[in-house]
Amino acid sequence: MTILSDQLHLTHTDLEAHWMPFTANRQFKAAPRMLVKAQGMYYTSAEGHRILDGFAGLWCCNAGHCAKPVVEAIQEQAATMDYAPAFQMGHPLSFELANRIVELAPGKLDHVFFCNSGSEAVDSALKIALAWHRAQGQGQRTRLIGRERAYHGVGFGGISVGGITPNRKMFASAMIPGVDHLPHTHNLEKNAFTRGQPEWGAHLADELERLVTLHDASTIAAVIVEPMAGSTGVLIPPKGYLQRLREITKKHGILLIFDEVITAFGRMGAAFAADAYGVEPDMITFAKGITSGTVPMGGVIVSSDIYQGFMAGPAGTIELFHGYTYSAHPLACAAGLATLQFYKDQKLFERAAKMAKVLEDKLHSLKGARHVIDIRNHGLVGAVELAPRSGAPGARAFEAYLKCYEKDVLLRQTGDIIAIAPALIIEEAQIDEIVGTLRSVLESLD
Ligand code: PXG
Repeated sequence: MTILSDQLHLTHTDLEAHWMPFTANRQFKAAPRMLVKAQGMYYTSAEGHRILDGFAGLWCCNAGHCAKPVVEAIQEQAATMDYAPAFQMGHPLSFELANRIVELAPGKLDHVFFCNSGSEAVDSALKIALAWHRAQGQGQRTRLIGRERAYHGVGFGGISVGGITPNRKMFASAMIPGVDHLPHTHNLEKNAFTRGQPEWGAHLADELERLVTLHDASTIAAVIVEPMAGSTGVLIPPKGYLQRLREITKKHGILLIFDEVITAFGRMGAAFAADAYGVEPDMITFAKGITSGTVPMGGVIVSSDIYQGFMAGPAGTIELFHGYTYSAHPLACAAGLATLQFYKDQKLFERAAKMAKVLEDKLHSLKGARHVIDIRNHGLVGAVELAPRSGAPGARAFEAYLKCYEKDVLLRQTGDIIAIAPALIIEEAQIDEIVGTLRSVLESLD
């Protein structure tokens, strides 16, 4: 039996054991959407449909699916050395990959700590921030500042600095203490249908001054933001906003962390959003695009000041009591090295910058289409916001998502927003197909 027919014969009972993440399990298991193959810009569904992937998996397969050099590197590494102990032992690929990442990273960001996901990257960065201040003799700096409508993964640190109500309320009293939040920057009255960065909103960064006045800078360790907030519906930073956050954090000795789990490795038409927006943070978290989604990997890039801050004391002491069994796993490192080489050989970051303009023009042609109340974009990311159905927030966009899938186009829904973030290899005709499908689906929706 082929894999394809195996999948088709899975019954409702066969689906029961797997508790799926961030999924309506009962709804899904009653009408499953199964993918069984992937190549380039396309998935193949269990029913044999060729599905255009408008979301790079989940913001991660930036090189397109199953890029040959990446697949081969993983296969070769799996047969050469499956695993090497991550603590007190090394293997060459992790050092090589760290060097390649540092070459790409902006300014003083020149050391890499590896982990396995975006959530782990965020928790690692927050812990590094606290430990660094402590090493500086400022152990009272423990407060962390996040932002409303932020997604920083699902660790306790990540949900605490995050700003997504459902992700927080289930675990309310278990949040880490001493966290505050900046306001989000999304404002349809001021910024609807903006192409690229909105003009209005830089002043919202000044809210950080208010929080500093309230808590005192001497209690604050770090501010963490997504330079472009992806998960809660593509919230593009207003012009000057990130610059202002940088100025205020620097003035008060507060570390600035950019969570670039989505934005790193070409998504914004540059290696990092830090480059695209011209702002250098003290740390960058990454995951997803580092291996183009092929093998789980995440990490934190830190400035030399931070790394050197830990390199005091006797050389035989462990400097940071933190790490994972699979930090810098050999398969992930092999995948990461091949992926970065693929991005370079195919000039994919430059390509993303070029195709960003095409996506912008085509996406904004949906202005005036039924239900559309905003269209926004930056880099190879776009969002179409729909008017919510009264009494059923998110229902219209979820239906749009399902109907697009029925028409063989995979996008992503969050709230009343449809998000688009294709692999960096996308062709103009495929952007046309995505936009055309979305247009016809919107016309058909109540
Ligand atoms: N930080 C950011 C900014 C993210 O976007 C994470 C951390 C967590 O990464 P892991 O690897 O632990 O999942 C993310 C993840 C969506 C979507 O549909 C977004 C993410 C994951 C799944 C779906 O927007 N972002």
